This record gives sequence, C-alpha cells and structure tokens, in this order.
Amino acid sequence: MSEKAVLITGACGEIGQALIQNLSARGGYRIVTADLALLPDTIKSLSAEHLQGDLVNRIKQFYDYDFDIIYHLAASLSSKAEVATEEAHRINVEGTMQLLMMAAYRSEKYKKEVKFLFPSSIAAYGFSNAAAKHAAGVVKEDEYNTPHTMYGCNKLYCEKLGMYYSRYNGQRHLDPQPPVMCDFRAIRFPGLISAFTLPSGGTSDYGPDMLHAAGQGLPYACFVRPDTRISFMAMPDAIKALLLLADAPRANLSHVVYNISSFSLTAGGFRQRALQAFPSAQISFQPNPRRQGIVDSWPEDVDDTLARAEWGWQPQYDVDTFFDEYFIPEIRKRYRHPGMRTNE
Ligand code: AKB
Repeated sequence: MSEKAVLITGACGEIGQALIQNLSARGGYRIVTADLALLPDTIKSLSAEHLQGDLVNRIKQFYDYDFDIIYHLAASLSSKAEVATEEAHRINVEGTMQLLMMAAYRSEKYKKEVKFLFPSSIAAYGFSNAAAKHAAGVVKEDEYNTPHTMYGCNKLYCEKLGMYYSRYNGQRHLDPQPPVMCDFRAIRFPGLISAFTLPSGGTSDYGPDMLHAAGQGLPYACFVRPDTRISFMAMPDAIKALLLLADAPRANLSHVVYNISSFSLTAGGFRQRALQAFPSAQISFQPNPRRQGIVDSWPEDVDDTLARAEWGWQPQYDVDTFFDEYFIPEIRKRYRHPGMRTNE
C-alpha cells in the first residue's frame, strides 16, 4: 500500500508533536511538517520534510505537494490572540483560508479529495456570564455559537469556511457535473492536557500549568476562580479523535463540525487532585478578570452524541483514569527523572 502524504501545520505545538509521534508509530504516512520554529529533537527524525517559516507567506509552496490529508493545527490560542488580535486573525483566518483554497484547488484539479482536519474549539461557544453558562449546562454544536474572543470568532468562521470549500466552493455544487471538493472535518476540542508538553497562549492552560507546577514542587497562582468549570481531555484522547475522524468514511458523516467530550472539572477540582498526588503543593487562586471572563463564556461541558453516532467516538480516559493512569504517573516520572520518556 503506497504511503499517504500528510501535511501537519503547527507541528511544534502540543497536538502537533503528539500527532506526529502517533502517525509515525502507525506507519504508512509520509509526514511533511510545517511551523514557524524548528522541530524539537524528540520528533525531528519522524518528519520527512520540515517547512520552517510563516504559513501565510509560504502558502504557494504547498501547491506543489500532493497531500492526501492536511492536519491544520497552526493557531494563535485564546489568551495570546486577545493581546495580538490582528496577528491572530492573520494566522488563524488568513492561514486557514489560504490552505483551504489550496486543498480545494488540488481536489478539483486532480479529481482527488484532499482531506482537511481542523481543530476547532469550545471557544466557538459564548455565554453572557457564569450564570447563563451554568444554566445551559451541556451544549450541542448548533447552540450558543456567539464567541466572545478573537480566537473563538476565528475558529467559528473557519468552520464555516471549511463547510463552504467542501460543499459549495463558488456554487460549483450546482454545476451539471460538480467538481471534486476537499473533505473538511472539524472537532471542537475542550482544554487539552499533555503530560509531555506544556501549553502556551491558551486560557484553559491553568489546568495543566497547575498540575505541572505541583509535579515540580513549584507554587502556582491560578488565574481563575475555584468554581470555574469547563471540559478537558487527555492528549492521547485528542489524537485518538483526530485519527478516528480522519479514518471515518465520508458517507457516514452528515456534519462537518463535532463536539467531543471526556471530563468536566472545576479549577478547585484540579487543586484537590494535585494535592492528593503532591500534598505539599502550594496552589492559590488569583483570578484575572479578563481571563476569567473568557472561561466564563465557555460551556461547562459539551454534548458529543453526533461524534459517537457518526464516527464511533469514545474517550479512553474519564476524570479518574486521566489522573490515576495517565497524567500523575507520567509527570511523577518526568519531574523525578528529568530526561525520561517524552512521548504520548
Ligand atoms: C485555549 O485555551 O485557547 C485552547 C482552547 C480551549 O481552545 N486550549
């Protein structure tokens, strides 16, 4: 079986590193990576070719490649995007638009669907305040799509762009013989937590940051209130979801955007779990009003019925197994034995 040609943008990010390791372990892929930065040593050998540079400025180069699957992970996350909104829009929207245009162009020209996997986010939702959020509880994909952040607006708009290029693309779907269109699929990820990499630029970062600080015996001041609740997921489950959706037959998919869920936890719950594992951990709460406002606009949890029904989504970890079988054992090793195993 010939290798599948895969492009992974944002390859140096948390999802990127974990995905490269998983695809490489699976075998059968020629992985081309792209990022502003050089690949870390841990994954350098797993990439057939690394295209270093600004995605938007380098887009023309991608037209020369015959990619079967694109995992477009490059993004400026919610907290960073609130500080540098214009740059976030350039990366999150212009970058995605240009890559979708490339996928649509090649799908039509070579009559072969380019599959386009896109990580959207719970940031695509928006609640006016914590009370409205609590009243809504678990939300479905088509509810409360009123994001409060630049990042959330970018993700929601790019979901629509993906739907446009994979279904309508210049209204060509109305042609007597519609052309082959790219195959866009998106997942609204909750806060993701890896035992092997640290988050940057996000607002769900307080969860992993608190745990990694506790593992190192460092004090941590949490920037949201203890009662703050959103959904989280172990990185291995996020990768499992991306691969499951990528492998699903297009005929089984009646949507392009899917919620996925694993567990929902308060910031106070994270503290309890951290203290159970590291009793001397010093964890305090110093809410940052703007970042608190961002998380208060995100749902407590999401309904993933569609993902379970249409492509067999099922998380491996719930809140207990996440801590007891994945996260705590790995960060104990990581911080007790710096330099030990580094992959998902
Ligand atoms: C962020 O905090 O910006 C991301 C997300 C929830 O999409 N981790």
